Amino acid sequence: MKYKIINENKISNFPWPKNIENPTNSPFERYSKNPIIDRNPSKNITRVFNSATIFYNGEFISALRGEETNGIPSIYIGHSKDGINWTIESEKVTFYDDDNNIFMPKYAYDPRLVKIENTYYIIWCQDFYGAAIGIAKTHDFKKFIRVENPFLPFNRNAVLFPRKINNMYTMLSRPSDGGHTAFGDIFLSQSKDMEFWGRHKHVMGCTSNWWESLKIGAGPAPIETSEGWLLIYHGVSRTCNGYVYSIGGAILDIDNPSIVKYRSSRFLLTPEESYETSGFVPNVVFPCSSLCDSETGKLALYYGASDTYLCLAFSTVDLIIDFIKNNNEINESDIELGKR
Ligand code: BMA
Repeated sequence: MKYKIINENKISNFPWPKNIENPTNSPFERYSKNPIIDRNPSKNITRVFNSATIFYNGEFISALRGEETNGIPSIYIGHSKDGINWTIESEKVTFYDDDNNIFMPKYAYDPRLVKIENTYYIIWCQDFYGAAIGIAKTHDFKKFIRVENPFLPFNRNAVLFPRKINNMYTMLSRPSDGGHTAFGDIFLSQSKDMEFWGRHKHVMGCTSNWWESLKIGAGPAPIETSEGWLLIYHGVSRTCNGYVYSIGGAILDIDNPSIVKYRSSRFLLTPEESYETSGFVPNVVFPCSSLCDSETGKLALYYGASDTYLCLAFSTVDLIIDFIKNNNEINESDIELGKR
């Protein structure tokens, strides 16, 4: 391995491909049996997409975006022995507040799942008089306690770094509007206690490269490497036929992650396969989590396809970082600390 991966675990029981045959124009190889979750995976759930997986106690656990047959998304827990075949719990996650009262969001979508020290956090988008960030913590994936409204509306695409940075919990998010947001940069916020967030900084914005010229938003939890934090994110282009969501990559400074060290001017993955170009919302690839095997550097990316399916693509940290560096194009606002 060319680059060192820090603080990731060995991911066993997973059907890693022997070699990653990265296709032309991408460091990723799609899983040949995509989608891994098809339409109508269980009673009352019509579609599962933009979802997050983690390795926990010898099995894989997912916080799934389950679109119910009433059209409203909620978070469901999925269990899997191999990270590919999933059993979805029949009831959506019940969230509680600090006083042990049930505290349910009206809707919940695009979950990310991050382990920090001994706690697992789900971070998602929910209604707080408009789209806003939800955070809940769990130790056993049975009881989930919500942090009471950590952010004001409107905000989406929040994800936590997997460890404190300079002794502070650190989050990326994307301020937005209440609709289909035709703008958006990635910002960073910090907190001593996970409840009160501040010291907001600008991380990165849209560029003149058309695939990410409308808005961007963080994807999986950043991965700590010898080059910096590897951030996989989504970038959106506005076409005459609607938005197109692609996947981008950047490397952020380890101690000051509001500074971008490298950023790929070219997408890492864009909608191409039929399950990505056709579905409930065509032309969407939307990454929410990755598994990274510290021993081999192999990486599995879980992404939603066309707001309809859950899919997988494989790569290695070396391939992704080299792709980003070889196509590096950073602008002035990338290299600023982002504090004004
Ligand atoms: C975004 C989010 C995502 C969705 C995407 C494409 O605004 O709502 O959940 O995948 O739009 O429809």
